[in-house]
Amino acid sequence: MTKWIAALPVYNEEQYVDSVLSEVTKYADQVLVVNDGSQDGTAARLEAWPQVQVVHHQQNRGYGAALKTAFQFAIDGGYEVLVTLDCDGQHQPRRIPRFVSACKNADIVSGSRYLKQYEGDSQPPSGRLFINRQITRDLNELLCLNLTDAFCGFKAYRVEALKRLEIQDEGYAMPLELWVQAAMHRLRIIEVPVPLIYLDLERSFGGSLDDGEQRLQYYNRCIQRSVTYMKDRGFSLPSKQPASRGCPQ
Ligand SMILES: Nc1nc2c(ncn2[C@@H]2O[C@H](COP(=O)(O)OP(=O)(O)O)[C@@H](O)[C@H]2O)c(=O)[nH]1
Ligand SMILES: [Mg+2]
Repeated sequence: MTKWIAALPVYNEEQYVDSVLSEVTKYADQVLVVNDGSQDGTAARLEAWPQVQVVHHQQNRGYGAALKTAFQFAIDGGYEVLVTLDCDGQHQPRRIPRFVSACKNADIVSGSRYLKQYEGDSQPPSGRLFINRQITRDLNELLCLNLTDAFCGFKAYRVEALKRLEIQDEGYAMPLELWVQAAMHRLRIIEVPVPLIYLDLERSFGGSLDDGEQRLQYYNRCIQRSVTYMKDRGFSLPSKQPASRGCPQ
């Protein structure tokens, strides 16, 4: 029996936390919420969920920081598999078992909103779609990956593989650093399709990241810094096969 836990990074989600947890607790016996310094009523609502383990960040530290806390919690807790999903209604908890079982054959199982079209899929904000496509293409080129969605927060990880990662970025670029380190550690990566759900098109990244150009530059800086960080530690980029046969299949 695999020992696994589902973890949710949460920042100001008083609107969604109860409905999401009532679903998650149907599919996961072990649940962790990382409350990333919420300033709304999220913390008070979490008190109504005694069966859910909660770690509070005193200050808001960022999406990446919340996931790093979840990674360490899974490692310290001796879990074999960690599932992560967002707490804003964009991820369907009933798909959690699918991620856990897919983790039998992979180190990282990543949801993709662009692998399969589902009835009722939302239309993603054009700026986000453009940047997702651009960065996903660049990562596949750089790392010899076959990703279709580089940014989906719905993932499962084999905790043994997580122990090899040294994530630095505490913000929204964290998933990109993860792909660089995963590829340079030659981790086994698979994608599973998930619906594309946007409930709140007004949601912002906050500050300068709401500007697409600035967000793209932040993402590219993070990717370059991560490659340099790994090369300095003796890791190499997956090499393309000679005679432009592209990446090893
Ligand atoms: N916006 C934001 N979300 C955070 C932060 N820390 C944790 N989260 C949580 O991370 C998840 C993803 O955030 P979200 O803004 O929806 O990202 P997006 O769906 O990629 O735009 C949600 O469950 C948030 O509550 C943070 O500092 N800012
Ligand atoms: Mg979201």
